[in-house]
Amino acid sequence: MNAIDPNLLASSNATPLSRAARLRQMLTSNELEFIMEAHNGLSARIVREAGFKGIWASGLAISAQFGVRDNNEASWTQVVDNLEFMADASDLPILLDGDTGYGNFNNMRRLVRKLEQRGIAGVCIEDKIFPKTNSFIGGEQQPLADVDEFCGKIKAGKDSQADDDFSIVARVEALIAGWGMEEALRRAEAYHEAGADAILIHSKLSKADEIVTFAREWAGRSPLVIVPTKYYSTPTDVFRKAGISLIIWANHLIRVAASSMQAVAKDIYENETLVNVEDRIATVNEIFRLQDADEYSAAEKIYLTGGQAPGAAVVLAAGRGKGLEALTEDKPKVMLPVAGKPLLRWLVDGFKNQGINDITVVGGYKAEAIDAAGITLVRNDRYTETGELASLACAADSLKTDTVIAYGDLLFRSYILRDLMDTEALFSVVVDSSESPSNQSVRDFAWCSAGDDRDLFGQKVTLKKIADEVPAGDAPNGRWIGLLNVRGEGRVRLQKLLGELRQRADFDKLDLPDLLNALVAAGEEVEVKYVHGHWRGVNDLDDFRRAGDFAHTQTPYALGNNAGEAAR
Ligand code: SPV
Ligand code: MG
Repeated sequence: MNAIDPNLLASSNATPLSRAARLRQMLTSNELEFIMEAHNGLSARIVREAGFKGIWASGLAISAQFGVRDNNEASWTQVVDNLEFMADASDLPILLDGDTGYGNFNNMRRLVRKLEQRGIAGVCIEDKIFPKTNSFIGGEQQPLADVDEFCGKIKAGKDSQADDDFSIVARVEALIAGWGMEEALRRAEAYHEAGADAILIHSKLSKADEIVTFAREWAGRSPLVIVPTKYYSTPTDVFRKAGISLIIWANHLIRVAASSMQAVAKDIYENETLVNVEDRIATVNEIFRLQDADEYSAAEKIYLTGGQAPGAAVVLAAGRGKGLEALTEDKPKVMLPVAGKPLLRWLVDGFKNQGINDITVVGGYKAEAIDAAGITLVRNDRYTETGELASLACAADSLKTDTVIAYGDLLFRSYILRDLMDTEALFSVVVDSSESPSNQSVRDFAWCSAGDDRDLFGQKVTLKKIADEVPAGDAPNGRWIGLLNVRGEGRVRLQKLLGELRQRADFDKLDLPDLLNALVAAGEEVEVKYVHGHWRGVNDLDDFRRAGDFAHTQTPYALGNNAGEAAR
């Protein structure tokens, strides 16, 4: 957000000029310069993007955006806190409209120190009495400060600044208050003598005559600053010729914000729809851009996951569920309720608990019944004639990061996913060594480089093959539970292999185990993480019934009725 404009670099050594130095340059240059009102971080950013070289932190606008009056109703520390947001959102020099300095010389000293600490380039103080009123509200009745007292305040401010470039602008209210030109010049001279870096001569007339007269009489003794809010129709060249240094466009962003908000609020209220306004207001993406959301996403990749982009998951959920037809007339298997929530929700919550929020679910049968909250739903429209790999292919092209691929009908204890995600291998799978081929309805038996021997703890075991049939005398080492973790370079290799398999005539018949076998055949190492139970797949009615009991053991104790179950 704070990228430095190359034009602001000091030409000799390419160090950026400080904000204070840039404001001082604007005051002392021979050019007529302009600063624009801002009243919060967003408007400060907008001022910078419009091309302005500096910001007027207007007292009127800042109090207005807080919804209070320009009578020092917002405390000075609230103003300073607001300035911090503005300085963070824009690297432009900010000149604070410091009203009367919020008190006497002592308050002024503290103000200057606090402003410098927050990178504010200068402050303008006006010769009125605290608490002040905006000059355009009965200006002629407003008492002016004692000249000597005000000069003391200027001196105190100048003596407190740590950076020589910090500017103090003294604002002369004598014309507004109806004290006349002589008094205005007398005061300006006194403030100049007291050390003010510039004089702001204020006027509430609709013609610039008194400003031009003042400038002529002042004759360049110090930089002059003006606020042409009331004499706005005067051509800017008149000010240029009069030798003005800096013009403040003092309140136009708060005013346009107010009129736009009024119009849009009224329209939405009266018509009870957003349809009239949507195309006429900033998009949500534009707001994100102004907030620099992209920078956050980039930083997240560096800091939030130890250098890794946050992981993703693909869940295969296209099936109706064999043996579950009676329950799945109007929904896919993954939407069957288990202990109070759909099967898929258990899985999605499990992923989210491990920090995986980018979850793609591939639906097919009754995909419209899938609760898409917090997930990306894609469809395999050919689900009746295809297998799991065709479903995976619907999501595989968009994989951008480490990804866990899962069957949609899984329940598991959270450590299983956590440990799988902790593996460094490009490919890793979870195999349950407690599953034996005696159960006829199960599939996905796994043969591995070694069995689940506790003595092997810490040694790498790899997958040799997965099959549904178990040949006599060749006992498998367990059963693949339906979780595959793909990391780093593995993602690209998986996408490539999937592309090759797609060319096969029987691609539509292939399932996830065929992919695993193809990976092994292609020489990839698929690491095995053994578990001993602690998961459930839902393949038939029996599984479905048992899934409820299992899920209860995952339910937080606080959820009432299930507490007894969970404790068992
Ligand atoms: C402000 O912007 O708050 C000013 C300028 O003080 S004016 O409102 O014109 O007095
Ligand atoms: Mg003001």
